[in-house]
Amino acid sequence: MTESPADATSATRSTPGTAGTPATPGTLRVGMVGHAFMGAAHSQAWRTAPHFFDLPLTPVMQVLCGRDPGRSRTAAERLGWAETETDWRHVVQRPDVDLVDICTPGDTHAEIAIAALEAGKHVLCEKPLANTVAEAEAMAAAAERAAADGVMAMVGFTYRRVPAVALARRLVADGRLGEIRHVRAQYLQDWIADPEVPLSWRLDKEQAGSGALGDIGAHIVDLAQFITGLSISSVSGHLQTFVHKRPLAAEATAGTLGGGGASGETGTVSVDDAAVFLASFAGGALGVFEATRFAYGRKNAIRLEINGSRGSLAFDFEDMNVLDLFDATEPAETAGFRRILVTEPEHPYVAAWWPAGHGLGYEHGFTHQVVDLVAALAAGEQPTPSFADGLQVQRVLAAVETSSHTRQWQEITA
Ligand code: SOE
Repeated sequence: MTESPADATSATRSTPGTAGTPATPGTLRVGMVGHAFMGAAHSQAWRTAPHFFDLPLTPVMQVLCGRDPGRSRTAAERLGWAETETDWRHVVQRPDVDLVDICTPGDTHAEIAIAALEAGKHVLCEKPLANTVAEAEAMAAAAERAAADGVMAMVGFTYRRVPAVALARRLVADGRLGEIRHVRAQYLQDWIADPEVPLSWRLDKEQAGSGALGDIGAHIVDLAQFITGLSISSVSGHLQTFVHKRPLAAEATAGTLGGGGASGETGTVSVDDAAVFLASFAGGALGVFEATRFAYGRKNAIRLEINGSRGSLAFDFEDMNVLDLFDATEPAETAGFRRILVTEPEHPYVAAWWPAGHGLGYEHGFTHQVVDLVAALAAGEQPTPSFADGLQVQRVLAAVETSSHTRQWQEITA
């Protein structure tokens, strides 16, 4: 069903799939599916990017899709979308949509992304790419076919676009750390450390595919490979569920991160609460990874420390405008970790924002994602990370899960 927020008061509505007007040259008309936490973050990025960056295409926030018509209209008004749909199948067929932005739980990524690509729409899909390697392989294959016709797909690992992370990659690529020896990566949250926090979709294997492993472990797998430029070749891991039963969320808050109020009944947690794994990288570097939602006191602590033959770097998202660098070539008398405040105009993305020292936040990674995606589409280039990159991360996640069952090291095979 197609309705614009303005139509909410009227009975009239345009016929699904025929809404909208011919494209204005130089625009990128977006249809977004899902409007919870990620939908809000993506909407902010589509709204803000053209006001701070000179984009070669101007995003048009054409249509927001959600299952509930009333909630979708309210979200569209709040987030800045022109119209609403309640069936994603209409969004992927609309002639006034050029790109489909998928902000839904992982169990819907494959069907929406493949349908959109086959309908000739570019796709931005939230992470992790899919809930299984088989789904991710089908998505990557559909993206490869579509790319031959200039239709592009990207997976949303937004932390790559935090200026300090982009700087870290630049320093490693410039050889400032030399040969990479160690990667220490943690993603620590505590939003379900309280056993009374109700079930939500992120705790249901059917919808989420896995728990901490895929939801937040995917980020540190991507970040470790992005910064070092090295691929993980084998893993040995363990998944653990600490709390097996949780209260069922009251209907109204069932989709939110923490689940909100409880309904009085309980349900089964079917995913991992924490994932820990060792990794071996191509080239011989060693990795130690930890993803948990039970680290009381840590809210969104993405911590990376990388040690090389010429130095080290360290990053903590909870202090996201800082990158610590140790240059081992410095004389011992003055050597030490140097705190780089990554807010200079010379730093990635920063020139578009505020003067030195004012800093950026969580939402800026999403805005930078839109900036890079739009630039790639306008240039007819493959945006990164691609679905193939997302598939590789999915293979690492699946290998960790297999290793947890077999208690053996698991190779990552293409
Ligand atoms: C919940 O763990 C979550 O919202 C993740 O799903 C996001 O990817 C991450 O950016 C913040 O935490």
